[in-house]
Amino acid sequence: MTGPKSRSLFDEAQRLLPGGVSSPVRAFRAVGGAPFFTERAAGARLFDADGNSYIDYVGSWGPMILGHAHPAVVAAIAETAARGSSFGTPSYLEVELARRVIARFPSIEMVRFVSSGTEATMSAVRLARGATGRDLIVKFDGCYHGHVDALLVRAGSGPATFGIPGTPGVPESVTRQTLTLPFNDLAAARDAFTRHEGKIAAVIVEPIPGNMGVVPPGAGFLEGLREITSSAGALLIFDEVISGFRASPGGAQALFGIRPDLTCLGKILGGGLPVGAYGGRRDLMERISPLGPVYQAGTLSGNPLAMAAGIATLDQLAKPGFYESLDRAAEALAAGLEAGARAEGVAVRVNRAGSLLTLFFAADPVTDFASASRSDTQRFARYHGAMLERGVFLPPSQFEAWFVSAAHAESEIEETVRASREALAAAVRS
Ligand code: KE4
Repeated sequence: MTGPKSRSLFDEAQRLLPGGVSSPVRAFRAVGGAPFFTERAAGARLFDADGNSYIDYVGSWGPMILGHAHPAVVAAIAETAARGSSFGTPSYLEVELARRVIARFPSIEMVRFVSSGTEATMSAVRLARGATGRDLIVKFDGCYHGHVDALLVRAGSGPATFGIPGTPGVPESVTRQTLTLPFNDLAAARDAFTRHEGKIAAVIVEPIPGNMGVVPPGAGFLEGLREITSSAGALLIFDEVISGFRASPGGAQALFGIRPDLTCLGKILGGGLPVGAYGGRRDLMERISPLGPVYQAGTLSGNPLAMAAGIATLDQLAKPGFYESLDRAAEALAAGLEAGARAEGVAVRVNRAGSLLTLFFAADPVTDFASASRSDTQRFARYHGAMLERGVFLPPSQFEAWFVSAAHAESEIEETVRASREALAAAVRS
């Protein structure tokens, strides 16, 4: 139950902002109740307007891999801000961050900074269409790539049929250019390329989906997409807005040894400030304005504060042992959650990929959006509320990833595991 200050803030916010929030998922619609209003954050915790603190597994939906208010990031932002917040001209900071991105992602020979993951995927799709002269785009059920018209598409009546608008405001004429296929279904991808030979510009995929909950790619799936797109003259776009700098220093593509044609980045890249990026093969990126004819622009693209926060963040991630320690913490959390569910006799599936994980209220394996959708979302809603009461903040939807940060020490993991078993017993088992 949120405290009185959060409740009064939410009352006012609902009069001023649609749903009282700046992004829909924050409104707790999928789990019920009202969101708390955060006053400050530090390390693994959020502190709300009523003085409550929560161990945070949302991490601003991915960016806060170091934990909140990391001293190096705070200092970088403060020092840069003292020299100005936006120049409207190139600055050395863009070169510094670009250098770090390209060093980590061999598939990225050139990169363009934007201000959100949505801008990154929107621009990558435009570039793919411009470079290939083709219009069709393939995406996968359950993968989310930001609120791009062409990608706000629900699966049509069957695999390899054209998508239908996922929201009012997106014209049929746009979604008719997008095919939505089941994730991890390589046969459906082959079939789509056969049916629409020579017409598909690109496949865009989250190499490790986090937006249906975490669903790791099946063996050979990503490799298969690489082979199919290469032989069909289509581009492979990896949307690594979540997995970039998270799954490994070089994202999922480094983990799986796959070289996409274009990559979209965001979240961690900005260390909590608004940043996105897209990049890839030089021959493709040289088609981007002002060098080439494919137009894309942004007033605050390459913003110095955001660049400085990103540089400071990536430099911390480069420290020896960072990822090993992060993955150990996530492994301990996953094991503890599973053990607690077993002890309480509650059927759950915990999918984990490195420091990303999701606890599904499902008895069977979750390998795509259809199986994820069979999860018991009512049980998840009760569990979410019971965890919040015990000082643990989970993403307010069954279909989101939990993010472990370097600030989640053993004590936080143990506290979470304890709270989870209690929450299952108190609010779910019945
Ligand atoms: P933004 O435009 O929200 O910065 O990024 C869009 C985006 C693109 N690609 C992937 C794989 C993403 O996960 C996202 C955004 N993720 C959601 C959470 N699932 C952001 C949270 C929100 O929408 O408020």
